[in-house]
Amino acid sequence: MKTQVCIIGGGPSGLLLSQLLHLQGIDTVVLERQSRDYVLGRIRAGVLEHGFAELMREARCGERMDREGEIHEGFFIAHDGRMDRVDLHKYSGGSSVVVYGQTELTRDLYEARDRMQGMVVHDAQDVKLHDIAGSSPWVSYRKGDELVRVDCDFVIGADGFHGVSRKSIPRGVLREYEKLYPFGWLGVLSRTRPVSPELIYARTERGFALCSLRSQVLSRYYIQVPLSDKAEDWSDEAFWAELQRRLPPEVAARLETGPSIEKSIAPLRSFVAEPMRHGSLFLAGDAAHIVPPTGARGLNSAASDIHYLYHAMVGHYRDGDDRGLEGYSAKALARVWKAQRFSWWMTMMLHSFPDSLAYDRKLQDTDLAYLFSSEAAMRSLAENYVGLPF
Ligand code: FAS
Ligand code: PHB
Repeated sequence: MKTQVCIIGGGPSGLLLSQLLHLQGIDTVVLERQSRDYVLGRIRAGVLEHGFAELMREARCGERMDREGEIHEGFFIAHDGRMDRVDLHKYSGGSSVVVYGQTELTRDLYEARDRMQGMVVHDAQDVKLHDIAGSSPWVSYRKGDELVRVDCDFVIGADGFHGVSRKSIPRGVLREYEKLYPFGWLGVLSRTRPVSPELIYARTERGFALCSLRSQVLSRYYIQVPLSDKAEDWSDEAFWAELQRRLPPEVAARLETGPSIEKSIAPLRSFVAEPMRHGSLFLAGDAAHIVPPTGARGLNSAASDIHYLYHAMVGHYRDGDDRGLEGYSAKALARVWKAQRFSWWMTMMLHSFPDSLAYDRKLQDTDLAYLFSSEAAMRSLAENYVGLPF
Protein backbone atom coordinates (compact mmCIF):
# COMPACT_ATOMS: atom_id res chain seq x y z
CA MET A 1 0.00 0.00 0.00
CA LYS A 2 1.31 3.55 -0.68
CA THR A 3 0.09 6.81 0.80
CA GLN A 4 1.41 10.28 1.54
CA VAL A 5 0.66 10.37 5.29
CA CYS A 6 0.24 7.18 7.36
CA ILE A 7 -1.63 7.93 10.60
CA ILE A 8 -1.36 5.48 13.50
CA GLY A 9 -4.46 5.69 15.69
CA GLY A 10 -8.16 6.14 14.87
CA GLY A 11 -9.04 8.33 17.86
CA PRO A 12 -10.03 11.99 17.54
CA SER A 13 -6.49 13.20 16.78
CA GLY A 14 -5.84 10.79 13.93
CA LEU A 15 -9.30 11.04 12.40
CA LEU A 16 -9.45 14.84 12.51
CA LEU A 17 -6.05 15.18 10.83
CA SER A 18 -7.00 12.59 8.21
CA GLN A 19 -10.21 14.47 7.42
CA LEU A 20 -8.51 17.89 7.21
CA LEU A 21 -5.72 16.60 4.94
CA HIS A 22 -8.19 14.78 2.70
CA LEU A 23 -10.03 18.06 2.07
CA GLN A 24 -6.71 19.47 0.80
CA GLY A 25 -6.17 16.51 -1.52
CA ILE A 26 -3.51 14.93 0.68
CA ASP A 27 -3.81 11.14 0.82
CA THR A 28 -3.83 9.41 4.21
CA VAL A 29 -4.31 5.93 5.68
CA VAL A 30 -5.45 5.53 9.31
CA LEU A 31 -4.40 2.34 11.13
CA GLU A 32 -6.49 1.60 14.25
CA ARG A 33 -5.76 -1.34 16.55
CA GLN A 34 -9.30 -1.70 17.85
CA SER A 35 -12.70 -2.18 16.23
CA ARG A 36 -14.83 0.89 15.58
CA ASP A 37 -17.35 -0.17 18.23
CA TYR A 38 -14.56 -0.48 20.79
CA VAL A 39 -13.26 3.02 20.04
CA LEU A 40 -16.79 4.45 20.19
CA GLY A 41 -17.45 2.61 23.46
CA ARG A 42 -14.89 4.67 25.36
CA ILE A 43 -16.34 7.54 27.44
CA ARG A 44 -13.84 10.38 27.64
CA ALA A 45 -13.83 14.15 27.18
CA GLY A 46 -16.90 16.33 27.29
CA VAL A 47 -15.75 19.94 26.87
CA LEU A 48 -14.43 21.32 23.59
CA GLU A 49 -12.37 24.49 23.40
CA HIS A 50 -13.42 27.12 20.91
CA GLY A 51 -10.42 26.16 18.73
CA PHE A 52 -11.33 22.47 18.64
CA ALA A 53 -14.90 23.31 17.62
CA GLU A 54 -13.55 25.53 14.82
CA LEU A 55 -11.33 22.71 13.56
CA MET A 56 -14.33 20.35 13.46
CA ARG A 57 -16.23 22.91 11.36
CA GLU A 58 -13.19 23.37 9.08
CA ALA A 59 -13.14 19.59 8.67
CA ARG A 60 -16.84 19.72 7.67
CA CYS A 61 -17.67 17.58 10.72
CA GLY A 62 -19.25 20.24 12.91
CA GLU A 63 -22.93 20.09 11.91
CA ARG A 64 -24.17 17.69 14.65
CA MET A 65 -21.86 19.32 17.20
CA ASP A 66 -23.44 22.71 16.41
CA ARG A 67 -26.93 21.19 16.47
CA GLU A 68 -26.67 18.98 19.57
CA GLY A 69 -23.72 20.45 21.48
CA GLU A 70 -24.31 23.10 24.13
CA ILE A 71 -22.52 26.44 24.23
CA HIS A 72 -21.38 27.08 27.81
CA GLU A 73 -20.36 30.58 28.85
CA GLY A 74 -19.39 29.77 32.42
CA PHE A 75 -19.11 27.17 35.13
CA PHE A 76 -19.28 27.01 38.94
CA ILE A 77 -16.70 26.27 41.60
CA ALA A 78 -18.31 25.03 44.83
CA HIS A 79 -16.09 25.54 47.86
CA ASP A 80 -16.44 26.36 51.56
CA GLY A 81 -20.22 25.97 51.36
CA ARG A 82 -20.63 28.48 48.53
CA MET A 83 -21.00 28.38 44.74
CA ASP A 84 -19.00 30.94 42.78
CA ARG A 85 -19.47 31.30 39.04
CA VAL A 86 -16.60 31.66 36.59
CA ASP A 87 -17.95 33.93 33.84
CA LEU A 88 -15.97 32.62 30.86
CA HIS A 89 -17.75 34.89 28.39
CA LYS A 90 -17.01 38.06 30.33
CA TYR A 91 -13.40 37.28 31.25
CA SER A 92 -12.29 35.64 27.99
CA GLY A 93 -13.41 38.56 25.86
CA GLY A 94 -16.59 36.87 24.62
CA SER A 95 -15.47 33.27 24.08
CA SER A 96 -17.06 30.06 25.34
CA VAL A 97 -16.75 26.26 25.20
CA VAL A 98 -18.92 23.60 23.57
CA VAL A 99 -20.16 20.71 25.71
CA TYR A 100 -20.25 17.75 23.31
CA GLY A 101 -18.98 14.27 24.13
CA GLN A 102 -15.78 12.90 22.60
CA THR A 103 -17.71 9.74 21.72
CA GLU A 104 -20.10 11.71 19.50
CA LEU A 105 -17.28 13.78 18.03
CA THR A 106 -15.37 10.61 17.14
CA ARG A 107 -18.53 9.15 15.60
CA ASP A 108 -18.93 12.28 13.45
CA LEU A 109 -15.31 11.99 12.31
CA TYR A 110 -15.70 8.31 11.40
CA GLU A 111 -18.86 9.07 9.43
CA ALA A 112 -17.10 11.85 7.53
CA ARG A 113 -14.20 9.52 6.71
CA ASP A 114 -16.71 6.95 5.42
CA ARG A 115 -18.56 9.60 3.36
CA MET A 116 -15.32 10.54 1.64
CA GLN A 117 -14.15 6.95 1.23
CA GLY A 118 -11.32 7.64 3.67
CA MET A 119 -9.01 4.66 4.29
CA VAL A 120 -9.41 3.62 7.95
CA VAL A 121 -8.13 0.12 8.78
CA HIS A 122 -9.60 -1.35 11.98
CA ASP A 123 -8.16 -4.31 13.90
CA ALA A 124 -4.69 -3.42 12.56
CA GLN A 125 -2.46 -5.54 14.77
CA ASP A 126 1.29 -5.40 15.46
CA VAL A 127 1.75 -1.99 13.86
CA LYS A 128 5.48 -1.33 13.46
CA LEU A 129 7.27 1.78 12.25
CA HIS A 130 10.32 1.38 9.99
CA ASP A 131 13.07 3.76 8.76
CA ILE A 132 11.44 6.75 10.45
CA ALA A 133 14.83 8.41 10.88
CA GLY A 134 15.16 8.61 7.09
CA SER A 135 13.02 10.09 4.32
CA SER A 136 11.47 6.78 3.16
CA PRO A 137 9.57 5.53 6.19
CA TRP A 138 7.21 2.62 6.03
CA VAL A 139 4.74 1.01 8.40
CA SER A 140 3.77 -2.66 8.68
CA TYR A 141 0.73 -4.19 10.31
CA ARG A 142 -1.06 -7.51 10.46
CA LYS A 143 -4.74 -7.89 9.56
CA GLY A 144 -5.86 -11.45 10.16
CA ASP A 145 -3.20 -13.62 8.47
CA GLU A 146 -2.16 -10.87 6.09
CA LEU A 147 0.99 -8.83 6.70
CA VAL A 148 0.69 -5.42 5.04
CA ARG A 149 3.36 -2.81 4.22
CA VAL A 150 2.44 0.88 3.90
CA ASP A 151 5.03 3.06 2.15
CA CYS A 152 4.57 6.76 2.95
CA ASP A 153 6.24 10.16 3.15
CA PHE A 154 5.33 10.81 6.79
CA VAL A 155 4.08 8.85 9.82
CA ILE A 156 1.77 10.53 12.37
CA GLY A 157 1.80 8.95 15.83
CA ALA A 158 -1.77 9.62 17.03
CA ASP A 159 -1.99 6.32 18.90
CA GLY A 160 -2.48 7.61 22.42
CA PHE A 161 -0.48 7.12 25.60
CA HIS A 162 -0.12 3.37 25.21
CA GLY A 163 0.62 3.47 21.49
CA VAL A 164 3.64 2.21 19.57
CA SER A 165 4.76 5.51 18.00
CA ARG A 166 6.39 7.29 20.94
CA LYS A 167 8.13 4.04 21.84
CA SER A 168 9.61 3.96 18.32
CA ILE A 169 11.72 7.04 19.07
CA PRO A 170 15.18 5.96 20.29
CA ARG A 171 15.54 6.19 24.07
CA GLY A 172 18.54 8.49 23.77
CA VAL A 173 16.48 10.98 21.76
CA LEU A 174 13.27 11.02 23.78
CA ARG A 175 12.91 13.11 26.97
CA GLU A 176 9.89 12.29 29.16
CA TYR A 177 8.43 14.42 31.96
CA GLU A 178 5.84 12.86 34.27
CA LYS A 179 3.94 13.67 37.46
CA LEU A 180 1.54 11.12 39.00
CA TYR A 181 -1.21 12.25 41.38
CA PRO A 182 -2.09 10.16 44.48
CA PHE A 183 -5.73 9.68 43.48
CA GLY A 184 -8.02 8.93 40.52
CA TRP A 185 -11.44 10.02 39.25
CA LEU A 186 -14.36 7.61 39.49
CA GLY A 187 -16.66 8.61 36.63
CA VAL A 188 -20.32 7.68 36.12
CA LEU A 189 -22.51 8.24 33.06
CA SER A 190 -26.27 8.14 33.74
CA ARG A 191 -29.45 8.80 31.74
CA THR A 192 -30.58 11.45 34.22
CA ARG A 193 -31.31 15.16 33.98
CA PRO A 194 -28.11 17.09 34.77
CA VAL A 195 -28.12 18.60 38.25
CA SER A 196 -26.95 21.96 36.89
CA PRO A 197 -27.15 23.75 33.52
CA GLU A 198 -23.42 24.53 33.85
CA LEU A 199 -20.55 22.41 35.15
CA ILE A 200 -19.83 22.39 38.89
CA TYR A 201 -16.27 21.75 40.10
CA ALA A 202 -16.47 21.04 43.86
CA ARG A 203 -13.61 21.24 46.37
CA THR A 204 -14.46 19.60 49.73
CA GLU A 205 -12.68 18.07 52.72
CA ARG A 206 -13.91 14.70 51.45
CA GLY A 207 -12.32 15.27 48.06
CA PHE A 208 -13.06 16.68 44.63
CA ALA A 209 -16.30 16.18 42.67
CA LEU A 210 -17.42 17.32 39.21
CA CYS A 211 -20.94 17.59 37.80
CA SER A 212 -20.92 17.61 34.00
CA LEU A 213 -23.24 16.50 31.20
CA ARG A 214 -23.47 15.20 27.65
CA SER A 215 -27.03 16.44 26.95
CA GLN A 216 -30.16 17.40 28.88
CA VAL A 217 -30.88 13.68 29.39
CA LEU A 218 -27.34 12.35 29.88
CA SER A 219 -25.26 13.34 32.90
CA ARG A 220 -21.57 12.78 33.65
CA TYR A 221 -20.33 12.87 37.26
CA TYR A 222 -16.92 12.28 38.87
CA ILE A 223 -15.60 11.96 42.41
CA GLN A 224 -11.96 11.82 43.51
CA VAL A 225 -11.11 8.37 44.91
CA PRO A 226 -7.93 6.75 46.30
CA LEU A 227 -5.75 5.00 43.72
CA SER A 228 -6.43 1.71 45.52
CA ASP A 229 -10.17 1.85 44.68
CA LYS A 230 -11.66 -0.26 41.90
CA ALA A 231 -14.80 0.77 39.98
CA GLU A 232 -16.47 -2.49 41.02
CA ASP A 233 -15.94 -1.49 44.68
CA TRP A 234 -18.51 1.27 44.18
CA SER A 235 -22.21 0.46 43.97
CA ASP A 236 -24.36 3.09 42.26
CA GLU A 237 -25.96 3.87 45.63
CA ALA A 238 -22.57 4.40 47.28
CA PHE A 239 -21.49 6.65 44.41
CA TRP A 240 -24.61 8.85 44.53
CA ALA A 241 -24.44 9.13 48.33
CA GLU A 242 -20.77 10.22 48.22
CA LEU A 243 -21.40 12.67 45.37
CA GLN A 244 -24.23 14.26 47.36
CA ARG A 245 -21.95 14.62 50.39
CA ARG A 246 -19.57 16.62 48.22
CA LEU A 247 -22.15 19.00 46.75
CA PRO A 248 -23.73 22.11 48.31
CA PRO A 249 -26.94 21.04 50.09
CA GLU A 250 -29.28 22.84 47.65
CA VAL A 251 -27.58 21.10 44.73
CA ALA A 252 -27.46 17.68 46.43
CA ALA A 253 -31.18 17.98 47.18
CA ARG A 254 -32.08 18.25 43.49
CA LEU A 255 -29.65 15.58 42.22
CA GLU A 256 -31.49 13.07 40.06
CA THR A 257 -29.91 9.64 40.48
CA GLY A 258 -30.30 6.56 38.33
CA PRO A 259 -28.48 3.45 37.10
CA SER A 260 -24.92 4.00 35.86
CA ILE A 261 -24.54 3.11 32.18
CA GLU A 262 -20.77 3.50 32.45
CA LYS A 263 -18.56 3.48 35.53
CA SER A 264 -14.76 3.65 35.47
CA ILE A 265 -11.75 5.01 37.34
CA ALA A 266 -9.12 7.04 35.49
CA PRO A 267 -5.76 7.69 37.20
CA LEU A 268 -4.54 11.29 37.05
CA ARG A 269 -1.22 11.92 35.38
CA SER A 270 0.71 14.80 33.83
CA PHE A 271 3.03 13.68 31.05
CA VAL A 272 4.97 15.26 28.18
CA ALA A 273 7.35 13.58 25.71
CA GLU A 274 9.87 15.71 23.84
CA PRO A 275 10.59 16.14 20.97
CA MET A 276 7.27 15.58 19.18
CA ARG A 277 9.11 14.85 15.95
CA HIS A 278 11.79 12.33 15.04
CA GLY A 279 12.75 12.20 11.36
CA SER A 280 9.57 11.41 9.41
CA LEU A 281 7.54 10.64 12.58
CA PHE A 282 5.35 13.34 14.15
CA LEU A 283 3.57 12.72 17.48
CA ALA A 284 0.13 14.26 18.17
CA GLY A 285 -2.38 14.16 21.03
CA ASP A 286 -2.14 11.68 23.88
CA ALA A 287 0.79 9.93 22.16
CA ALA A 288 2.88 12.91 23.26
CA HIS A 289 1.11 14.40 26.28
CA ILE A 290 -1.40 13.65 29.02
CA VAL A 291 -3.03 15.99 31.53
CA PRO A 292 -5.27 15.37 34.57
CA PRO A 293 -8.85 16.08 33.34
CA THR A 294 -9.43 18.84 35.94
CA GLY A 295 -8.91 21.59 33.40
CA ALA A 296 -10.72 19.84 30.50
CA ARG A 297 -7.47 20.16 28.49
CA GLY A 298 -6.98 16.51 27.49
CA LEU A 299 -8.63 16.26 24.12
CA ASN A 300 -8.20 20.00 23.61
CA SER A 301 -4.41 19.76 23.82
CA ALA A 302 -4.58 17.58 20.71
CA ALA A 303 -6.37 20.36 18.82
CA SER A 304 -3.34 22.59 18.39
CA ASP A 305 -1.10 19.64 17.46
CA ILE A 306 -3.54 18.80 14.67
CA HIS A 307 -3.85 22.45 13.59
CA TYR A 308 -0.07 22.83 13.31
CA LEU A 309 0.42 19.48 11.54
CA TYR A 310 -2.42 20.20 9.11
CA HIS A 311 -0.92 23.52 8.03
CA ALA A 312 2.61 22.09 7.98
CA MET A 313 1.58 19.25 5.64
CA VAL A 314 -0.31 21.64 3.35
CA GLY A 315 2.77 23.87 3.28
CA HIS A 316 4.95 20.91 2.32
CA TYR A 317 2.74 19.39 -0.36
CA ARG A 318 1.23 22.55 -1.85
CA ASP A 319 4.05 25.08 -1.51
CA GLY A 320 7.18 22.97 -1.00
CA ASP A 321 7.58 24.92 2.23
CA ASP A 322 8.88 22.81 5.13
CA ARG A 323 9.05 25.52 7.79
CA GLY A 324 5.87 24.19 9.43
CA LEU A 325 7.31 20.68 9.66
CA GLU A 326 10.68 21.94 10.92
CA GLY A 327 9.04 24.13 13.56
CA TYR A 328 6.26 21.71 14.58
CA SER A 329 7.74 20.19 17.74
CA ALA A 330 8.81 23.48 19.32
CA LYS A 331 5.55 25.21 18.43
CA ALA A 332 3.32 22.35 19.60
CA LEU A 333 5.25 21.92 22.86
CA ALA A 334 5.01 25.63 23.70
CA ARG A 335 1.20 25.35 23.83
CA VAL A 336 1.22 21.83 25.31
CA TRP A 337 3.21 23.03 28.34
CA LYS A 338 0.78 25.90 28.91
CA ALA A 339 -2.08 23.37 29.00
CA GLN A 340 0.03 21.25 31.37
CA ARG A 341 0.47 24.20 33.70
CA PHE A 342 -3.22 25.06 33.73
CA SER A 343 -4.29 21.45 34.32
CA TRP A 344 -1.75 21.09 37.13
CA TRP A 345 -2.91 24.35 38.75
CA MET A 346 -6.63 23.39 38.65
CA THR A 347 -5.78 19.92 40.03
CA MET A 348 -3.62 21.28 42.88
CA MET A 349 -6.27 23.86 43.81
CA LEU A 350 -9.33 21.60 43.88
CA HIS A 351 -8.27 18.17 45.18
CA SER A 352 -7.54 16.99 48.71
CA PHE A 353 -4.06 15.49 48.94
CA PRO A 354 -3.55 12.67 51.46
CA ASP A 355 -0.16 13.99 52.63
CA SER A 356 -0.89 17.70 52.44
CA LEU A 357 0.27 20.10 55.15
CA ALA A 358 -2.10 22.55 56.81
CA TYR A 359 -0.04 25.18 55.00
CA ASP A 360 -0.84 23.56 51.62
CA ARG A 361 -4.54 23.65 52.40
CA LYS A 362 -4.31 27.35 53.31
CA LEU A 363 -2.68 27.97 49.94
CA GLN A 364 -5.61 26.21 48.24
CA ASP A 365 -8.02 28.46 50.19
CA THR A 366 -5.98 31.47 49.14
CA ASP A 367 -5.88 30.42 45.47
CA LEU A 368 -9.68 30.38 45.48
CA ALA A 369 -9.96 33.62 47.45
CA TYR A 370 -7.58 35.35 45.03
CA LEU A 371 -9.43 33.93 42.01
CA PHE A 372 -12.78 35.32 43.10
CA SER A 373 -11.39 38.68 44.20
CA SER A 374 -9.21 39.52 41.18
CA GLU A 375 -10.29 40.25 37.63
CA ALA A 376 -6.75 39.48 36.47
CA ALA A 377 -6.88 36.04 38.08
CA MET A 378 -10.31 35.38 36.55
CA ARG A 379 -9.13 36.47 33.09
CA SER A 380 -6.19 34.11 33.39
CA LEU A 381 -8.42 31.14 34.26
CA ALA A 382 -10.95 32.04 31.55
CA GLU A 383 -8.44 32.42 28.71
CA ASN A 384 -6.92 29.04 29.56
CA TYR A 385 -10.25 27.26 29.92
CA VAL A 386 -11.71 28.48 26.59
CA GLY A 387 -8.36 27.67 24.99
CA LEU A 388 -5.22 29.73 24.41
CA PRO A 389 -4.75 30.85 20.81
CA PHE A 390 -3.09 28.34 18.41
P1 FAS B 1 -6.72 8.33 21.88
O1 FAS B 1 -6.09 7.52 22.97
O2 FAS B 1 -8.13 8.80 22.04
O3 FAS B 1 -6.69 7.52 20.50
C1 FAS B 1 -5.56 6.75 20.17
C2 FAS B 1 -6.05 5.60 19.29
O4 FAS B 1 -4.91 4.85 18.88
C3 FAS B 1 -6.94 4.65 20.07
O5 FAS B 1 -8.16 4.46 19.37
C4 FAS B 1 -6.13 3.36 20.17
O6 FAS B 1 -6.96 2.20 20.09
C5 FAS B 1 -5.21 3.46 18.98
N1 FAS B 1 -3.95 2.74 19.17
C6 FAS B 1 -3.21 2.62 20.30
N2 FAS B 1 -2.11 1.88 20.06
C7 FAS B 1 -2.16 1.52 18.75
C8 FAS B 1 -1.31 0.76 17.90
N3 FAS B 1 -0.19 0.21 18.38
N4 FAS B 1 -1.67 0.61 16.61
C9 FAS B 1 -2.81 1.18 16.12
N5 FAS B 1 -3.66 1.93 16.86
C10 FAS B 1 -3.32 2.08 18.17
N6 FAS B 1 -9.94 14.53 28.32
C11 FAS B 1 -10.73 15.56 28.68
O7 FAS B 1 -10.55 16.67 28.16
N7 FAS B 1 -11.75 15.37 29.59
C12 FAS B 1 -12.00 14.15 30.15
O8 FAS B 1 -12.90 13.99 30.97
C13 FAS B 1 -11.19 13.05 29.80
N8 FAS B 1 -11.41 11.82 30.35
C14 FAS B 1 -10.59 10.78 30.00
C15 FAS B 1 -10.77 9.49 30.55
C16 FAS B 1 -9.91 8.43 30.21
C17 FAS B 1 -10.10 7.07 30.83
C18 FAS B 1 -8.85 8.65 29.30
C19 FAS B 1 -7.89 7.54 28.93
C20 FAS B 1 -8.67 9.92 28.74
C21 FAS B 1 -9.53 10.99 29.08
N9 FAS B 1 -9.37 12.26 28.53
C22 FAS B 1 -10.16 13.30 28.87
C23 FAS B 1 -8.34 12.52 27.57
C24 FAS B 1 -8.82 12.06 26.23
O9 FAS B 1 -9.96 12.78 25.83
C25 FAS B 1 -7.69 12.22 25.25
O10 FAS B 1 -7.13 13.52 25.36
C26 FAS B 1 -8.10 11.95 23.84
O11 FAS B 1 -8.64 10.67 23.78
C27 FAS B 1 -6.87 12.11 22.96
O12 FAS B 1 -7.19 11.67 21.69
P2 FAS B 1 -6.07 10.92 20.80
O13 FAS B 1 -4.81 11.72 20.84
O14 FAS B 1 -6.72 10.63 19.50
O15 FAS B 1 -5.75 9.57 21.61
C1 PHB C 1 -16.56 15.67 31.24
O1 PHB C 1 -17.69 16.12 30.97
O2 PHB C 1 -16.23 14.47 31.05
C2 PHB C 1 -15.52 16.61 31.82
C3 PHB C 1 -15.78 17.98 31.81
C4 PHB C 1 -14.82 18.85 32.33
C5 PHB C 1 -13.65 18.34 32.85
C6 PHB C 1 -13.39 16.96 32.86
C7 PHB C 1 -14.34 16.10 32.34
O3 PHB C 1 -12.72 19.20 33.38
